[in-house]
Amino acid sequence: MKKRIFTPVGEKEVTRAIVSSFLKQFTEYVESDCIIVGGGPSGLMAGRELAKEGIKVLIVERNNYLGGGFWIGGYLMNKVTVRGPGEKVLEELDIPYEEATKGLYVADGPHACSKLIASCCDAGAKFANMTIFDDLILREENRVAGVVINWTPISALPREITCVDPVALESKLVIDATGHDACVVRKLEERGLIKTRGFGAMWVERSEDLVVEHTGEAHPGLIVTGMAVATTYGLPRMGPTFGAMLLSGKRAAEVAKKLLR
Ligand code: 48H
Repeated sequence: MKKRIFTPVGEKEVTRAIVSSFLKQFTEYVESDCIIVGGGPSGLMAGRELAKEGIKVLIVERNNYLGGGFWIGGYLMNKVTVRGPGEKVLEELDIPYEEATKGLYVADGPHACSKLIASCCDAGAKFANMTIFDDLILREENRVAGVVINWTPISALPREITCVDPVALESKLVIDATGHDACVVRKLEERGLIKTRGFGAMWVERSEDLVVEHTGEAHPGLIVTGMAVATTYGLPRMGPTFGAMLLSGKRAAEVAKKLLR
């Protein structure tokens, strides 16, 4: 008989492997230390910093890919910039970069983004892709205690033909890393528990410091990071530069670590 290249394993084994591996992880992550909603640069950075300390982290991402706006940077040109000291994070993640002008650094979006994703995976964070944040779990005194999620494709189906109830995941903390929409904070606003101000006009030199400084617990059990910070507190936007996203993610992780202690 002709020698085969691949092991003789068939379709049923492939299906079984996928289902049982998914089920094992899903069951394990029905309860975690921290759920991060949004797998863009701030969420991935926060996830990496927490997971590498052995904290149980799940990142919920509505797309099939991770990275958010970090892939393509500004104006669909596949280049991302950071202002100093953001280049220190690029070095930490082993991302090649060039100095464009004093204190401004440029890297390739795909290279930067894939290194950040890999580093977050290597640290031990887990992901629920194609999973959309739908609502929060609130406990005594409206403390955030987890998220309600659904499959992303469900939201694309007409309401008249489907009503698929979501499921819930419990966690000690939730981080809103959903970018401009600040979806998690907005759920609290719908219930009159917080007031968001919407991000302001672009002013990079003011914006980045403010975003990092305002990163923190916006409501008991809920930390806000990245562009969602600008939306929550009415801070100016920064345009296609990502240092504040990376440093805000780091700060969110610091705050989370303190609260978890
Ligand atoms: C599940 C969701 C949901 C939901 C959204 O937009 P992002 O890249 O966010 P940040 O804050 O990490 O980075 C912002 C940066 O990319 C950027 O756009 C900048 C710096 N702009 C400046 C400016 O002036 O405009 O990533 C957010 C992620 C995405 O992957 C979304 O798909 C995901 O969150 N997401 N996931 N459920 N309801 N909403």
